[in-house]
Amino acid sequence: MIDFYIWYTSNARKVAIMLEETGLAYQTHVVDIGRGDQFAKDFLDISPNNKIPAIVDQAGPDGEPFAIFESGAILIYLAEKTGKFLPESGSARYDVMQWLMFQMGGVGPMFGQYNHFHNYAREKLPYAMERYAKESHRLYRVMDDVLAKRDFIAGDYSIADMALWPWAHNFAGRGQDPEAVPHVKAWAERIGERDAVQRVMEKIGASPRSGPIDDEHWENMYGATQYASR
Ligand SMILES: N[C@@H](CCC(=O)N[C@@H](CS)C(=O)NCC(=O)O)C(=O)O
Repeated sequence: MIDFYIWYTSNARKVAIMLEETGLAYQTHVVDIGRGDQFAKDFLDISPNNKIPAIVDQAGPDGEPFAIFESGAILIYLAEKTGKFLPESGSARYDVMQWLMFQMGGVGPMFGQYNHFHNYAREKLPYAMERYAKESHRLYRVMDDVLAKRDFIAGDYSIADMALWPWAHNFAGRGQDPEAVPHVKAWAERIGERDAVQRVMEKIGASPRSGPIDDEHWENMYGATQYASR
């Protein structure tokens, strides 16, 4: 059994897709990051960077419970545990790895900053808003060039697609026109049709709290609570 710690965000959906695709048994624990659950000691013992997603595999590598955080690391761990969605060796393995790192080091942080400065920042900062919009569009174009030649980002459907899809399929949320990146659009539709992906979107595709974040949520994420020493 895998204990899976989530909030209703793209980073959690990456791991949820892998869990659904592989059929591993898991139970979900909701960590309400707007209410400060991520700072509870029990959660920090699992995820010291106070972020979801995280998992505890009750049947870890030595038969012992094993905790791991960072969605990219979790995806690699689950791929190696199941032997699925990551080639075992050779150039195909590094192809998946490079696109997974592209998501973790590029798409995740840049789209995340786009989201922050467009939706959450309490000051409108035109330079930051424009920089992350342009950088997001540039990253979409990089994907579009590759997906013009391949159905999936690293050849076969892999953990790299699972990492990219939850962030990239929501064109409007990133201020992007899908018609400007038609190969990404077709890829997003192709993946969105998968049963596992549809199950994830039914379960954690929408947040129970929508609309502008309230003061408590803002304080936990971007205010004094986030930066308190623990
Ligand atoms: N690089 C991390 C990013 C995780 C992340 O940013 N998680 C957010 C939600 S999507 C979070 O838990 N934030 C809570 C906080 O910063 O206090 C990963 O990919 O797992």
